[in-house]
This record gives sequence, C-alpha cells and structure tokens, in this order.
Amino acid sequence: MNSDCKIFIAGHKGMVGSAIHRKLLKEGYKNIVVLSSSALDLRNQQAVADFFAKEKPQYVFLAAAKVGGIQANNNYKAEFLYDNLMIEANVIHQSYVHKVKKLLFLGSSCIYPKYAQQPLKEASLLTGLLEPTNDAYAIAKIAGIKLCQSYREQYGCNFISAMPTNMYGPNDNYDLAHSHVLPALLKKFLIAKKNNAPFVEIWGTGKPKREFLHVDDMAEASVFLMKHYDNSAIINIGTGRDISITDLASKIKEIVHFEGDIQWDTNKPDGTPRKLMDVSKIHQLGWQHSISLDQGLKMVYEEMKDCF
Ligand code: GFB
Repeated sequence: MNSDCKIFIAGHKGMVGSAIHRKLLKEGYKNIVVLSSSALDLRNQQAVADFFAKEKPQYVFLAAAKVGGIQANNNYKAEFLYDNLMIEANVIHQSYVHKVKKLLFLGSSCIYPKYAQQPLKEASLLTGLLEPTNDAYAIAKIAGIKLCQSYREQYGCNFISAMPTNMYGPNDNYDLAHSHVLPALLKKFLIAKKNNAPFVEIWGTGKPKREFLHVDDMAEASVFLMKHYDNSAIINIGTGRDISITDLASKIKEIVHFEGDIQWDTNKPDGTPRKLMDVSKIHQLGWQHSISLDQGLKMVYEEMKDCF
C-alpha cells in the first residue's frame, strides 16, 4: 500500500473503522474513501455495485458490521444475521468484480465454539457448537471468512480475515441495552458515582472471563496485516490476557472512585465462559499490542468521565 493508493474503509464511523481511519491518516495515506451509511447502505446490492464501479478502490478494510453486546446479539438475531451477511456478500463480491488488490475482513472471537480449548487457536474454527446468545452473529462472520477463502481459492483474490477479541475505545457504544460490558460498566459506575447511588447492577455471575483490546491497537494490527499477511487462514488479534468480569468491575469501580456496592443480576446471561485468544501467530509475524488494560481503562475514563 503506497500513500497514494485508493483505500475504502467500510464502516468508518464505527469504533473500529474510525480507529483505522485515524491510523491511516496518521501514516500519511491521502486517498481514503469513506461514506456514511446514509450515503451508502452496504446492505443494498445495487448501491454497493454502483459505488465500486465509480470509486474502484484498490484496498478495502471491511470494518462495517452490525455489532453489539450480549443482549443486543441475543435479542436481534435476525438483524445480526441479515445485515452482516448482506454487508459482507456485497462488499466482498464487488471487491472481486472490481479487482481490489487486497481486502481485510474483520470477524470476531465469537466465531469459535463455546467450549473450545483455551486459548482459542485459529484451528478451533468449526470444531464445536457456538454460544447461543451470539450464534447468529457468529454464523454471519463465519460466512464472511468462507467468502474471503472461496474468492481466494477460486479467483486468486488476496482477501484476508482477522478475528479480533473484545474491543473498547473512542466511538464505542454506550447505550446500555446494546453495548458491550466495558463501556456499560464505565457508564454505570460514572452515573452511580454522580448520583451517590448505593449500588451498581452488573449482569450475570461475574465469572466469565474476557480479553480486552484497545481499538487503537486493533487499528494498528489491521494496517500491519494489510501490509504483511497474505494467507487464506484466519488470524487472531488480541492481547493474550484475560480478566473475569468481577475483576473488571473492581478495576472500573476503583478508577471511578465509586464507593457503593456491586449487585449481580443473575437473570442476565453470562454467555461464553471464557474467550481468550491465542495470539502466537500474529506475534510471530511481528505485531504485539501496546496498550495495557490498565492504561486503556484510564484513557476511556478520561475521555468519558464528564459525558453522562
Ligand atoms: O461484552 P458483552 O456484552 O459480550 O458481555 P460477550 C460480556 C460479559 O459481561 C457477559 C457481562 O458475561 C455479560 O453478562 N456483563 C455484566 C455485561 N454486566 C454487563 C452489562 O452491563 N452489559 C453487558 N453488555 N455485559 C459479545 C457477543 O459477547 O461480544 C458478540 O455477543 C461479540 O457476538 C462481542 O463477539 C465481542 O463477550 O459475551
């Protein structure tokens, strides 16, 4: 990728797409095409075909997706499956039609079986049953992987797929009904602190473990893979470290200086017991994350502390 090549970031307003956009601008890329979803609905086959015919991008970062936390995934399975299938099919197919030089498709750690061996190796894909709260989303993402692999195998397209772990950072979703756990807890503790509330309610048992990657590290890994990885096999992106939801809640409680209690709502689902990525493959290629969870939590706290 030289600095003049035409790059399309699908989903540049989302948390991941916007981080990739910032990273590419910082690296001096001058010819980046971005369009909001109101200007280009990626679920619309004709609109995507017209866009590719007009713009003819050379590189595509496919970060557009319908995403959300455990509850959104569980409650809106139809949209999580339909929207993601349509976006992937349209963008990947048009990238083939218009001879895109390279495409990076972003999946998710939820593509792995619920009880896969930890840490999650890339080879665990399709070796067992999925976690039911996010099976629709996972199946859409697995379809995206298969699309990339099939166009590569059949037509020689350089389409690659990376699987990021749970992410957080600027432009995250703080709507409590739809968000992921980290922004949800930060918001809940900030509001409780402001209102002097006696307790904060957290979903599930607190026992599940999750791995958290700052989205700026994710953007760096995405650009790194675009430059250095050309293979049909999926590749994990993460930190290789995880933490229980109980311990995450304690960390956030401390950062916010909230002195009340935590109450657990065990009517809410826990989801997958553990999702720790095996990141040895990307480490061997020469990329490692640089923002620790403690640093990242302070960064999002500083960013959001006066927002609620
Ligand atoms: O981040 P999260 O929504 O998604 O939830 P997943 C992680 C864990 O935190 C679950 C618990 O055990 C939740 O029950 N949790 C505790 C909370 N309090 C809260 C809260 O207030 N809000 C939320 N959201 N969770 C999603 C998948 O799974 O992760 C997607 O559904 C995707 O498909 C994404 O893979 C990365 O890690 O469980």
